[in-house]
Amino acid sequence: AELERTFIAIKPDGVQRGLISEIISRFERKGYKLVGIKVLIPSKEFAARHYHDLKERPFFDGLCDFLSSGPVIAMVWEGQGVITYGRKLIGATDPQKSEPGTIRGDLAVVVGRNIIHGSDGPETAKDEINLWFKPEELVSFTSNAEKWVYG
Ligand code: YYY
Ligand code: MG
Repeated sequence: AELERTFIAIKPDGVQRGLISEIISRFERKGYKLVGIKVLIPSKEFAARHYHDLKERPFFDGLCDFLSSGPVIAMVWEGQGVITYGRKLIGATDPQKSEPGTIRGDLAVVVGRNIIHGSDGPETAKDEINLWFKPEELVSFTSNAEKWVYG
């Protein structure tokens, strides 16, 4: 579990609204470790690969248009429980139902503009990291904070 990794993306609305540092700081302050990050504008075809599980849903086309509409911050975060707890930090899919204190609860209002993506399990985390990053774009290192975060 120590080397668990998840894929987190700040969507175009989060970038355009100036929420990059706000979102990164929530993962960083928690004690998670950033091991990959880049900014890119995904193509619509790439967005469709990322969201392939949702291709039968009525919102799929609009969702892919939206994800490819501007810069995205793609990241990989590492730490114990980061897949499940990352989803807790993010909050429920619909910001109307996200708890206050979560990223979507504090910073978003509607489901179509919920500012952040996070992998929903170990398999999707692996697939999404492989889709968005080459192995050499990720770093492995021991942070000096680790002995204080984990004891
Ligand atoms: O993983 P998460 O982002 O929380 O939700 P998903 O069910 O995977 O849906 C992906 C994405 O699709 C969601 O973040 C917003 C959008 N969406 C939507 O626009 N309308 C819905 N009813 C459900 C999801
Ligand atoms: Mg999802």
